[in-house]
Amino acid sequence: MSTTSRRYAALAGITAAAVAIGIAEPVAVLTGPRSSPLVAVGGVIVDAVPESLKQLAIDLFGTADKIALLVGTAVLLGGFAALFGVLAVRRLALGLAGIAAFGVIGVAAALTRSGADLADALPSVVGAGLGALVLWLFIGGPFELDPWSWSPPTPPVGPVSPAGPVSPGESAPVSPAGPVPVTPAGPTAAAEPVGPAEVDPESRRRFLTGSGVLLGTAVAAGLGGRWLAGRRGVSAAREAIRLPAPVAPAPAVPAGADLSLTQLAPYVTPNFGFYRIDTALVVPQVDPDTWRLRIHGRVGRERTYSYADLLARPLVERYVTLACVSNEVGGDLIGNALWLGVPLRELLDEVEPDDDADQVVGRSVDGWTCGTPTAALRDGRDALLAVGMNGEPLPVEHGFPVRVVVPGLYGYVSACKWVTELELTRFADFDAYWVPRGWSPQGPIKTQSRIDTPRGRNRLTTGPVTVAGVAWAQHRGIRRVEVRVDDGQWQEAALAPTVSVDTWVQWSWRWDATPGEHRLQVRATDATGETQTERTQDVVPDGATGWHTITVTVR
Ligand SMILES: Nc1nc2c(c(=O)[nH]1)N[C@H]1C(S)=C(S)[C@@H](COP(=O)(O)O)O[C@H]1N2
Ligand SMILES: [Mo]
Repeated sequence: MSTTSRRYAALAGITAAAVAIGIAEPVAVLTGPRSSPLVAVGGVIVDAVPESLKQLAIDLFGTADKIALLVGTAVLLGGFAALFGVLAVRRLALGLAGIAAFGVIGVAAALTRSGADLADALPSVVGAGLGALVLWLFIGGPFELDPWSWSPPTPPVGPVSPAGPVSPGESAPVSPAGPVPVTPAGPTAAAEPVGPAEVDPESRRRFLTGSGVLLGTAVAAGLGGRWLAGRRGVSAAREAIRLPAPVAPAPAVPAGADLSLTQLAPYVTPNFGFYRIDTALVVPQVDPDTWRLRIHGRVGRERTYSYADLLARPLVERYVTLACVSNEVGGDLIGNALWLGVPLRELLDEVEPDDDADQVVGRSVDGWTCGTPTAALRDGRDALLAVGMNGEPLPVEHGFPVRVVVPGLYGYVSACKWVTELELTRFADFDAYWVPRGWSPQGPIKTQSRIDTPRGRNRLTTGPVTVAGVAWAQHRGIRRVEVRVDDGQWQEAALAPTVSVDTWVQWSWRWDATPGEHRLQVRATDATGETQTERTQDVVPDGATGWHTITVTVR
């Protein structure tokens, strides 16, 4: 096969795959977003890739890691599809087998996602079927490119047009309807010699137009399907919700809790700026009207609650700082919000947990699980089944309609979004999602501190410089924050007031900066008197340690 025809073959394969994937999207509008082959296969990859790779992705792409995954998947798929096209030219059955294999992978992925039913196979089946049809159209079917038959081009014979066959050198006759080429080869082809490896221009035109139209259709179908799926989402239901006022409002934020410095994280993180971490490639759309929370397992009386049941109960509002175990020293996977919800302690009391039920497993609609010590939910801290965040219903990507928030525990062991089930069990009996993937079953938040201003790239001038940041030790509280310059004496920073021990605290320290390059370090001591360790530890298995250190240049 010539390079040229190989290129066309690859294009045919890619077109077939694009049609398969694109058409699957509108089908998935009917069967649910997680049945889309791209999303289902992506989800399997997310669940299966080793932690080190996932961490690398988070490091490289931050919270855009999901987009990176989808783009990577598309590139990989494109490569395989091109290969199938080339194979199909040799033997059509080989190419079709490749498309079928894609289909099987899509079906398998969709059916193994949590809560899947047989209908979830439909997008992959329809997609693969149409993809196969497209491949056949281009290779073996009516849109086949001539040289692939490997026969030398036969000169046009017989009465092709009323004017008779066009011979080389002659210009093509113009039909009465206008300058429409009447011979299959058209006017330009006549001047071009057509060798065995050459592509007959008319055939090429048909091929390229065909694949162009099909690629366009595939993209339109894919984007249209996604758009429709988005419109079928729960945003409208969410906007219609009026949350009741809390019976127990949060304490007011004391004056001065927010130092309002540029570069310093605000005391309360706005919803749009709140970090988002989860394994969901498509944000679960959970209808509050049909949502239920089942509390079951090792309990005396299993119970199920509706959204209306929750809103009818006395709600409390609390500031709680949520942190991710994957937050590096100095990282920003942390935020502080005002949560409105039902105290989990009250709900657990109602189901009467068995004495040996030391773990509460939160289960999300998408099958994700986390395991929380029962004790942490019953020891009096403000563990909430939250419905509101910063005065609004939970944003969809932060768990709408209901999630869990537990002060003092990393999100991966406590903060289940889109929660539909709480199962009382034992740590000995069940490992939640991240545990078999190398993370600790227990995830208390470690004492940490961060320098927000200055930043390494800032130009500083000699004289007074405000060094400031945040420190956190949720549910223990921060007693002291210290800063040092170039391994000098630790200097005590001023702590801003906070609402409670469950939130972070802002700190600041006035530095008399001298010219040159300097290293600034921070460390915090929690209210139990324990000082943050200098020993650096990676985020796996239970959270990073070490002192946040920055280098600045003063002129
Ligand atoms: N359903 C579900 N809930 C989840 C997760 C998830 O992957 N799926 N990730 C957890 C983790 S690791 C963290 S740090 C918090 C982050 O919550 P946020 O996205 O609202 O900031 O959600 C937790 N809840
Ligand atoms: Mo996390």
